[in-house]
Amino acid sequence: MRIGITCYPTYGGSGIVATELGLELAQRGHEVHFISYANPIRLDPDTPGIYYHEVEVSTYPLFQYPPYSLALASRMAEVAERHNLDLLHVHYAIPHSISALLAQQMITERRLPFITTLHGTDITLVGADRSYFPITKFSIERSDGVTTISEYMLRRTVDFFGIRKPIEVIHNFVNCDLYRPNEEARAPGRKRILHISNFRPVKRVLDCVRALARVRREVDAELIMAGDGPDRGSAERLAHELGVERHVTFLGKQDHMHRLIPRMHALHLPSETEAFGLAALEAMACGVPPVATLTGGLPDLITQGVDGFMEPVGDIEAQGSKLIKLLTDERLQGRMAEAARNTAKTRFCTNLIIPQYEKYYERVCAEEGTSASAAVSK
Ligand code: GMT
Repeated sequence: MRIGITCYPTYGGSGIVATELGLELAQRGHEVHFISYANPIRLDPDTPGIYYHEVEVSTYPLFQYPPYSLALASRMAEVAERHNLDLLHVHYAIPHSISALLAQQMITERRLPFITTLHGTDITLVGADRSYFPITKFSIERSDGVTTISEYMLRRTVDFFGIRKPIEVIHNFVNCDLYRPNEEARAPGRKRILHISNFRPVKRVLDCVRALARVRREVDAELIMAGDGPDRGSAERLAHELGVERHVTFLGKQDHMHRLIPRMHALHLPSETEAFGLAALEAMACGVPPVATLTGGLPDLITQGVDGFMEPVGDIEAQGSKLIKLLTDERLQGRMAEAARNTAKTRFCTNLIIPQYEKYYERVCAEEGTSASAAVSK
């Protein structure tokens, strides 16, 4: 098939999922066209079967806010026509889904279906905002196909928006050959806790620093913070205030997480909410058990006490004590590491999930759907 993929090309989880999906599809012989304002971070555009089309947004003195959604729609329609795309697959509802709807209407000769994948904050935060609620609902209703990444997200979308159309749950996935344990990489010595995120308030990165201070009362541990974003400065300040700054390393944005993760003993993911928790899955595939919060879609992924822990949001004492357990009880750590790897391999590996997307694409393309051509011919 010839597929157009649009996502946020930065460090968010939805962009990572979209990129990995495109790369896997290309490996399986599909032609994949990324349409976005920048090259997605994990995408090498030299990969066979992968094409990248930049969206240029011109400014004009009248535009206080340059209309990216319109430039994107024009580019989608142009790429779809020139490369004869079979469908568009957009990740994160706003504004990508609306741009795809416009592109679909611009193609008058034939049907160009589009699929929207809902990732999390597009529903829980952006979609919940009064100014975006109606357009988010509309974009879901007008998509030819809608998928989401966890049972929790399905319930949340249906309940919150009162959506009646079917939404397919296709879980996030991980490449288990790339993300795998590496005992040699884990040098003896201090215990290491890893946090990965884009440091937005929803990630509660300050809780990582607080939990480290708690853990250090009992274990000589260090905290590795991978990623960057608005709360990094506050986290650095808090580390100073709590006197743990020498034990916290801020790495900034990282491109090779599969090399970093296996060196760690535990992942700390104290999020306010998490639609799925891709970082937890990547850690589990590397045999690094997560200590996460009991929220959102994390129970879709983690089995409490078996392959990770989930504790209440903001409960530093509970999260800290689970981290201490993992860092001090080697047998428990080993058992959970093995179980975590097993969960990733048996439920969320690329070879299990990508075929679900392929089948879904075929189904949506085969359906008689609305399109400009259908509308025009009526
Ligand atoms: O919030 C983020 O970390 C970024 C966000 C995104 O859409 O880019 O991530 C969401 O999508 C990821 C990939 O599907 C999920 O694994 C994350 O759980 C989800 N984040 C939240 O719901 C907060």
